[in-house]
Amino acid sequence: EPARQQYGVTPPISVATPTDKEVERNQALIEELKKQGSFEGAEESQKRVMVLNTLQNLTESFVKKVCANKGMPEHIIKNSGGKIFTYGSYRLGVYAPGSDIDTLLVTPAHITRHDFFATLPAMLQELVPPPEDLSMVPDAFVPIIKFKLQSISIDLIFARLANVNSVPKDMALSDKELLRGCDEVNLRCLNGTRVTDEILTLVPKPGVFRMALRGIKLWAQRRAIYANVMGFPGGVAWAMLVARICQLYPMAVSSVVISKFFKILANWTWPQPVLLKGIEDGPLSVRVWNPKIYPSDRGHLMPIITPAYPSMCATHNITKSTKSIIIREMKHAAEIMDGIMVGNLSWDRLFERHSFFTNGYRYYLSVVAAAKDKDTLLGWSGLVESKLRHLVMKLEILETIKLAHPFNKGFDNVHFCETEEEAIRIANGEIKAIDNQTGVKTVVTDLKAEQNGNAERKEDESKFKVYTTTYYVGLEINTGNYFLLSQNSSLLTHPEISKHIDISWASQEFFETCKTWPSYNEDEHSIHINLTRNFELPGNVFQPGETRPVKKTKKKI
Ligand code: 3AT
Ligand code: MN
Ligand code: MN
Repeated sequence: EPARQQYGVTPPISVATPTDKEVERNQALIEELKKQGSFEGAEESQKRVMVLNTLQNLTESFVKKVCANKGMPEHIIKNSGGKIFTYGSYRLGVYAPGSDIDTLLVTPAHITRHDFFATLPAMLQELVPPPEDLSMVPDAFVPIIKFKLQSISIDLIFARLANVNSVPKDMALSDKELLRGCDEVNLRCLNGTRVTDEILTLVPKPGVFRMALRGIKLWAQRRAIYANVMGFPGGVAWAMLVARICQLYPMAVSSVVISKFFKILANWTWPQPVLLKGIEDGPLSVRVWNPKIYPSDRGHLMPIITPAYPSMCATHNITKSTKSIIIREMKHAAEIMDGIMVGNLSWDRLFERHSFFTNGYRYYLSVVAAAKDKDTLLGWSGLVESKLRHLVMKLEILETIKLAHPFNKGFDNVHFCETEEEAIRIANGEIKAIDNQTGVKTVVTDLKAEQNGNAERKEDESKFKVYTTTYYVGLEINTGNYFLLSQNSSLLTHPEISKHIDISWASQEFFETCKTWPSYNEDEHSIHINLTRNFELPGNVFQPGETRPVKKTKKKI
């Protein structure tokens, strides 16, 4: 009975049951989420269950096969087991059509990560039908095998339980003693499932939590504030925030949870952490989030702490600027929610698209990563993306910059050039090759979709190609209306630029940070930053129906 039990670190704010009006608003929320395509059809969801079943069977055969190859005795081969767990949106029950399934394959101690990468891919290939677009990254921070099974994307990771000789099908990962002897990579791989499993046990009504989280995810995506790498909360952090509100209103319906969510969190006394339970000690000598001990933890601006041991901050990437953007969005949403709850506004108002490009800033920095081919660019632009918040933090230090607002995703282009010289000039930002205004044919593309086999592949049309990914940072200027970007001297010719806001230091530091990448090679990887005024933004950042800002002309009398 949710009303009697305390969920979380404080007593509930209210144990009131919902009013008829709140229930009605909740029905309207579900209708709107359906309309917005949040839910997958029953048939598709059934296919996910079958695919997971296939992976479970494959896991058991994989463990048996490796044991047999190692010449282990029959009883070990028989009893080793092996189990598939899930994490991410599928585990939380908030997946949309097209979501991947994040899966974790857990084995006993005598199976190694090397066995996983050496043996499993070939076994996957023997499935009928076989997987598509199989790729693996064994040396990633979280080593992974990615593929599609019956058109469902699978992210498959691996963990070996160092102190266990059998992983039966009914095993849970909640016991922290299971972590004994695990190295850091295994701990990281186990973490996703342990955190999502625990979140679900810490909310009073999982169904209410899920529907509210669907609403919050849709809102955060539409407002472009859903992106862990860019300094915004990611899926796990948003889930924990919703879970905390569910704990405070254990009897509420999802519409009420969403409305309280914005009110409470817009006024939260950061950096007081959001916790779903007390932080636990544990059996390992690993770091647990503790601002009293660790100065870096003290630096977290909006700490949201994972419940499973070893607790970590899921929002260490948040910066001064992104924090103020998140709070601004929450305040705005709180006002809309007031209108929705009294019945003056409909839910679609909450899910309105952001206006970052259409009505956002006068000045943007375009951070452009460039390379000669798309595979090279995929690695390079991923690295640049992961460092972008370092640029934002450097910009924040400048007195003249009030806010540096990173957009939550990059935009890909491929430029077809006649000469190598032209290609080099594009890569270095000497030609602003946007919207085909320069004689260079530029085509909008989507590298990740292409890599995943989701997009048609662009045919070679010319000898010299440049692939670029552009990230945008909107700038709010503190004093005066003028500023200077001195990184690229061609910009000095802008007539409006006279007073100095010198971002050369911030850009140089950022370039240096990016170039410390072990795979960095100056012949293959380029990066530059351009100043882009709002009316110069390229067409590919706008959605159909959106209008580009126009240049303000001085009125003639
Ligand atoms: P979708 O429904 O799949 O869009 P999701 O929340 O499942 O939403 P992901 O599949 O991208 O999102 O990620 C699932 C989890 O995997 C979230 C996080 O714990 C982990 N994860 C994803 N990307 C990274 C990353 N780059 N580094 C570390 N952990 C990651
Ligand atoms: Mn996922
Ligand atoms: Mn994933």
